[in-house]
Amino acid sequence: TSVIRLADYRPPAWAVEDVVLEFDLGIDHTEVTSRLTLVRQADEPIRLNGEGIELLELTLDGRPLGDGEYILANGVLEVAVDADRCTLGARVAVRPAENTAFEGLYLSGSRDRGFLLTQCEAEGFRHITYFPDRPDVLSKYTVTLRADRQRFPVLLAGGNPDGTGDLADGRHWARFVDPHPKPSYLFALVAGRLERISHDYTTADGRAVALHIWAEADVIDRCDYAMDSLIRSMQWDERTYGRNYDLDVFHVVATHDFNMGAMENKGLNIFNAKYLLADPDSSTDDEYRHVEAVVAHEYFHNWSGNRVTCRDWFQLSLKEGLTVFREQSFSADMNSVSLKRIEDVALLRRAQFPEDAGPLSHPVRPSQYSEINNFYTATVYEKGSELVRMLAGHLGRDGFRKGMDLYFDRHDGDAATIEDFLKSLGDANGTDLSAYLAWYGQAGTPRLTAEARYDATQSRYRLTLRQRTPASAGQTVKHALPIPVRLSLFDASGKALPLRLEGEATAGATERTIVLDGAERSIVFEDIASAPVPSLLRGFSAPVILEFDYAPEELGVLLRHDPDGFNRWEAGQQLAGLAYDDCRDGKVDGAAIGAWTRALAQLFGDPSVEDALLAELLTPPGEIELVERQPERDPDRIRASRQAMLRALASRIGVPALRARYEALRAATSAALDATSQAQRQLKRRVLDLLSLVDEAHARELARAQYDEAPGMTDRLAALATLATVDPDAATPAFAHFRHRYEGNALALDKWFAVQAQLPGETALGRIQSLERDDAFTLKNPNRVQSLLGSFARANPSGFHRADGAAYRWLADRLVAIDALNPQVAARVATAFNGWKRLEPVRRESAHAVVAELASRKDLSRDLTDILARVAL
Ligand code: DPP
Ligand code: ZN
Repeated sequence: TSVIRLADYRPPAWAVEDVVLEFDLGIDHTEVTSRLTLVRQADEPIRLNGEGIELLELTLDGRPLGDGEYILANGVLEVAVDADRCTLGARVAVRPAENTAFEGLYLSGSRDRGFLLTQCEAEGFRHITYFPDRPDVLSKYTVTLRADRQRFPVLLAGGNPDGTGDLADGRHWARFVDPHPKPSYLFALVAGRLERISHDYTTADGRAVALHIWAEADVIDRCDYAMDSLIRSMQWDERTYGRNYDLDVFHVVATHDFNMGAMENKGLNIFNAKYLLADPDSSTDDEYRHVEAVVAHEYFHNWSGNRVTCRDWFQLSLKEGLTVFREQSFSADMNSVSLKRIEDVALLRRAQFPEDAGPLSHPVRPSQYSEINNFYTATVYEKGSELVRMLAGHLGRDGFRKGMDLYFDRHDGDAATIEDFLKSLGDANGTDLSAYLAWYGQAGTPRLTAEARYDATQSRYRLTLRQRTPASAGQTVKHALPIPVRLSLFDASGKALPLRLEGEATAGATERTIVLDGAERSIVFEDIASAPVPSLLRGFSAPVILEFDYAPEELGVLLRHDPDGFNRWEAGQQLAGLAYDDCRDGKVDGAAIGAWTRALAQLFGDPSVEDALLAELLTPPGEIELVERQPERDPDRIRASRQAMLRALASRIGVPALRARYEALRAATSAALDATSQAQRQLKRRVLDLLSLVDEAHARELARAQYDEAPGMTDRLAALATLATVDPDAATPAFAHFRHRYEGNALALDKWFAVQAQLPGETALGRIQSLERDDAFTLKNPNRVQSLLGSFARANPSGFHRADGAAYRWLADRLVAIDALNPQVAARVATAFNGWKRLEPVRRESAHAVVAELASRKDLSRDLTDILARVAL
């Protein structure tokens, strides 16, 4: 497979000024007529991409071209032209119903009831027609759709509506004009039987916009929360960034058949139903938050991604990291700043840190790829957002806003680069941010070590910060990065100390940000009366792994007193990590497990601790994060140690206190969606889980009752999971009931599959194999594959990493089958093999055999081959 390199970038040889597209839509056969106005930029032939499409006719300035007048090879159509400007016309045929890869134009749902839609990012447009399918070719689009009126009553494309009408034979047409030049990956159309909900919105700058959310009839009543979220997002972007929407209509469409979460096509966002539909009976609280966040994310792309797009796909994080950052800030404003930060950092640690520590590690801006679809990763998205957060922190709120204004202003209508972004932010603030560019090019998670020395005679406290980034896949030489370290010092009673650095005249604030921009830096604090407890990297001010040799009591001080909600939680996580070390290999013994359980038991009884924070504090790092603490990984032992530590916590809190808390929360049960009710549900779940470790029989009864009484999905699903963990047999009737109750509700059934896929232990594989035989299971639907195979392989370490390797062999088999249908989905599931090298020897051996065998096959897609080749190395 060929490798594409950032260093080889060259601007397009031909610009496409405008594009006129006409579609004669049909499920089996769709004809696409295109007319491109091309303008020469360099002395080269016209080269257009096209894959899996049948060329019926090609014209140059209206004249049909014969066979000898163009070259069509390896997905590229080449036409040599003398003029500097020309019109190239093409007529092609595509086959939507046969498109199981869901890239380009495809059918969602069944032949008789489903609808047609497109997905073009990153390189799907070339499956629709011949085009220079790269993000730096921006054009004005005029799109006409024609189809049978009965079968396709709704016809949508991006841009403003520009007329509709009837045709002969029961057909009709609709035209759309998009005045904003856009790259081909933002093109979209939808055609079929869809219902809608609508809202009339007026932007801050006075534009009337019709908002429409479209879905199939059976789910249209689950779109209201998405509409509310959309309105809140639009208002927030006006308020926070001064960004207004720029077309007369904004469409959002839900589909059950989608490879990604959602897609920001200009004026016509398309969503995986999972991130658009929400109702209390079938959605959990987490899912409500995801809907709000993803609706916001796609909407925010209208500026960060669409109005200013990416020059090439290496710059993907320019739009994704930035938009994740915007989305996270929005969610924090809508909900809770510290809880949002906890959620985001936990995700970074669970998804991005392992990625960055394994063979798939890559910089936020990769320097090469062979399949761009495999770079829609936690690194590009989540780490990318952390980089923007550091820049925003560096500039401060107003400075960052000024920088963003300049960026949007300078690059509106452009395909930009990361350098452009840093330059705009810097120029607007009279500063140079180019040192941060190194973060974009260097893979791996930096280790930040801090060392403290307290000098009682001089009342001085010296803190030495050092950084080191371990070698990562294909990148052995590492440089020092600018690492902003926000910090405070506390005395033993938990009071924050005013900070005066050596050489300063007076003490200032109790919080400072120190930037470590070389390998090492020491700072000295004066007038420190007794050895302080440092609160470092507050708010997680840089995406690094902090190593500081805290004594358990010191973490206890932070856990009780740190006013930074994030660092308070973080102290608990650090302490939990030490407590975990005390619980390894079957013993439960040590200062840390004592300190951790004591501190949490105290917080448990403290009415001033809010339910939501308490629920977070009662959740130690998960099995996947704890792997980082072991040199060699044995998932069964990791799980056993973690369970032992939770059992110690539960006994410390005590059965009476757990029961009493559960009953109080149970009495408050409702389906309400306000933050207080959500926090109560979350805490109730934690309490029940803890209770199940020390009072199994009673917990089983409570879980059964909770399942029966649950007013909504959050309580129902939590009860099911607890019941199944405590007593799988007792859970069987409840699973059967759930299965029957939600027959036909795809998103609820996904959760039914996912909960069972995550039940730990040796019996997991057998369970998965019988679930595969359920009528509702299919390899053709990406959500279903993720809910069963993805949940098992990625979120069930003890089940997937069986010592006998049976689950590896089973997954390899399925990957081949999925790959034949949908390469993107196969590649994503295959990333579950990412950590095989760090397994203990027996498991490592069997994983290696499976990965090597798969990687040697020649009949797999480029997507899957690329992942396997890198994982196998
Ligand atoms: N649809 C994906 C996202 O919004 C890719 N652009 O992140
Ligand atoms: Zn995005």
